[in-house]
Amino acid sequence: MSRVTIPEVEHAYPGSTGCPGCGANLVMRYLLKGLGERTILTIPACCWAVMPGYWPSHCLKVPMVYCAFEATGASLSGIRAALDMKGVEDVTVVGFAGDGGTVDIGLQALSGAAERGTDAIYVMYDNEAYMNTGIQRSGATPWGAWTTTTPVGSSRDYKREPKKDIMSIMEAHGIPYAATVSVAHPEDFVKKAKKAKDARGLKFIHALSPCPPGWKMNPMKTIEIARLAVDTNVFPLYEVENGRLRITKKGKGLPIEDYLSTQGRFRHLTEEEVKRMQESVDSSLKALEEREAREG
Ligand SMILES: Cc1ncc(C[n+]2csc(CCOP(=O)(O)OP(=O)(O)O)c2C)c(N)n1
Ligand code: SF4
Ligand SMILES: [Mg+2]
Repeated sequence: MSRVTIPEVEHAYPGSTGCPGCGANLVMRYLLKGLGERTILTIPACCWAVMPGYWPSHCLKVPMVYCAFEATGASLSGIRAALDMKGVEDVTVVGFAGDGGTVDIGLQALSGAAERGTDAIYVMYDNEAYMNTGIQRSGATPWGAWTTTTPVGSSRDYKREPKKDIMSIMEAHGIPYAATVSVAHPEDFVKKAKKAKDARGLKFIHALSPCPPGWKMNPMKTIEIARLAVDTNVFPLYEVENGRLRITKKGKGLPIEDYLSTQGRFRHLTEEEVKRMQESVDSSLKALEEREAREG
């Protein structure tokens, strides 16, 4: 049996107000294990804005600034500037936002921070919809998924647009480090958090974050489903360091049905539609592998 070697230290107390089986809880835990206690978080409106609970029974051991929904990139820039003015160099500034707050409403502030090269880490925990307000579709919701604003059987029907490719958007800014991480692969996650901490400039981490109510999944299967996302190549684990791409964990090439069938949000899909999703996953993986071979 393999031994997990991530740090034992915890920078969050147990007892967030997240739902049972919330993947975002683990994203925060693993991130802070990698970054350590000299970290300041800025968090916009999202599930994690309420998950810490109320002071003085707040579950985070590191300071947190609560910023406006669209303002994470601006907020992390302000915190960095204030620390720089005070000559504080050993504190890692982190913007920690949901997918809606990142790929949609917060994109301009994030783009500005990336273009300025603000020395901070931006983490997007991706539960693939606006969950805190009731499972509305976001730009990160995958093609084919049910949400409350893409209901099945209505004239609008399930989501018909592909997931926005935020990794490519961030890479196009020429940032020094971008990586995808999974709560099913904590060692890979913590290693990437440390790398992001050590690089200078704006770094981006994309964490897939299973959400039992939003994905209509069993809350006891969070890790299993996160692992299936990697093993079916729906969510490949890779990093782009100074423009060079490397796949950090190979998926097992399992059929996409193995992942889709764990979640009620995909229950309505026909065989033909699943085939179409499989083709899309296969071609995205091929593009990643070809790029890795060119740059490796
Ligand atoms: C300007 C503004 N618009 C809308 C809202 C309402 N709102 C709060 S949280 C949220 C959903 C956030 O979605 P996401 O960023 O994906 O995070 P999640 O809730 O999924 O964790 C919305 C729409 C707000 N707080 N501010
Ligand atoms: S709605 Fe989803 S992301 Fe939000 S706390 Fe619950 S499980 Fe976590
Ligand atoms: Mg979300």
